[in-house]
Amino acid sequence: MFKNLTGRLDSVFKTLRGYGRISEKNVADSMREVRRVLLEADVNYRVAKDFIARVQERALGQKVLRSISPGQQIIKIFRDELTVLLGGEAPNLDSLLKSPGIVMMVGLQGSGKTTTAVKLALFLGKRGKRVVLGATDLRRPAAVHQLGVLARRANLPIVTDEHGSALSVAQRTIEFCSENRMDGAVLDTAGRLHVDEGMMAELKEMKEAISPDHIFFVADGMTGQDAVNSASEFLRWLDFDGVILTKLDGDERGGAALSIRAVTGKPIFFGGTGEGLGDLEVFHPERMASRILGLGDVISLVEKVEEAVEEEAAARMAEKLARQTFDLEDFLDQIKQLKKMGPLDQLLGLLPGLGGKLKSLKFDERSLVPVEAIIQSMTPEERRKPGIIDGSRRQRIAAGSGTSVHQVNQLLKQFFGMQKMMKRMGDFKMSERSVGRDFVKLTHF
Ligand SMILES: Nc1nc2c(ncn2[C@@H]2O[C@H](COP(=O)(O)OP(=O)(O)OP(=O)(O)O)[C@@H](O)[C@H]2O)c(=O)[nH]1
Ligand SMILES: [Mg+2]
Repeated sequence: MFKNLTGRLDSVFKTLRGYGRISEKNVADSMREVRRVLLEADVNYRVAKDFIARVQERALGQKVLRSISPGQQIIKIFRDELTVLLGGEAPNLDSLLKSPGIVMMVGLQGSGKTTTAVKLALFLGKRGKRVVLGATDLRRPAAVHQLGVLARRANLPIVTDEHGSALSVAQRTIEFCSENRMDGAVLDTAGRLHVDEGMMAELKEMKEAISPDHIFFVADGMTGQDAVNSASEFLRWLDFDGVILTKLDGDERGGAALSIRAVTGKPIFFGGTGEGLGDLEVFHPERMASRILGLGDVISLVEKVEEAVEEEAAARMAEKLARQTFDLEDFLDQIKQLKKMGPLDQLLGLLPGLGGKLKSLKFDERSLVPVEAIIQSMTPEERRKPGIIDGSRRQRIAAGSGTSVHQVNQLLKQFFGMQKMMKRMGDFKMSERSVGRDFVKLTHF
């Protein structure tokens, strides 16, 4: 996510951090560089200009340049202002979570409405709300089918009528919702171009007829100013309540993400982070700012871990940590849990100090396959006490797992390193940053 942006900003900050003293000229130079980076990411020109002006003004403020670590201070100012730019506070989901009601998804063609409609319905379902999907996109022949396939995968009910109109399907879906005493309906609408006034008028008509409780504008996060311009147009016609930014997992541009809030004044509620139906995150401006700046997002990481790791396994691990008896069984467990959490390079991007470096670090999950095979070829005793694995045992394990002695050696080396790290974590003496570094070293086979 935003790898490009993060990588570029990281190098600006590195320069800033490197200075023992920072002059006004240094600040001006780096802000000029930041401005260029933002414009290349296709951030709206005005937004970039105002943003830089605010950061610069604060950076040149009295105390910053004379402080002990001016570089760090400027980065902090930058993060604070970026948080404000992304909306400041986390979105208020209370009413959506309490009674979703009628939710309308609108946006440009291909922005991700259909996928996000299902993701959102699933998100609500996980939080105890019963929601039905309405397939009101009757323009694209395959659209109803697409929503149907996704709905089936998510095990959600869907209402459609290929001979009806968008409005009649919407109304039918709402009836279905109330007849079945459900908590809400998510309506997938047809994509349109902002220049298409006829189609915009149709959406407005639907809005007036059904009075939705929430209208979300779905915007493709990989685009730049175009998405923002159309957001303004949709806002004019529909006055939507909030934005959902999709494709945040792509590393292109990201300009839309940075400017859409400032331009529309509407909060960003969610971010889409993949094609999977579970890939929807509540949008937290502060965490996102940290991620963009390569400062990591430990909170989101912890939440992901909590979702994937069963409580029991987590408790077992905590005990192991306390007793400092982390063995190869646990190592295998960890690898399995890690795989459940989703693409590893996305996960690693959440770690502090790594965001910008991930461009070159392409993690290949397949590299974990031999690791599992090797551990599975060990006897239970070997897994518990890896110290006993001598040369001849290594040869046997390599042969048994279809790997080489070199790979077995590698793995054991990684494991002993991880064991050491676990011990240190048990002693709580590590900073977040060094955990991040070790983590990568150890998982990068
Ligand atoms: N990587 C990634 N792909 C996404 C995300 N959201 C949607 N997509 C993909 O983007 C493409 C378009 O998504 P749709 O949901 O069909 O978009 P739409 O707005 O309904 O498109 P139209 O109905 O044609 O206007 C699909 O291939 C999706 O899988 C996301 O968060 N990440
Ligand atoms: Mg669609």
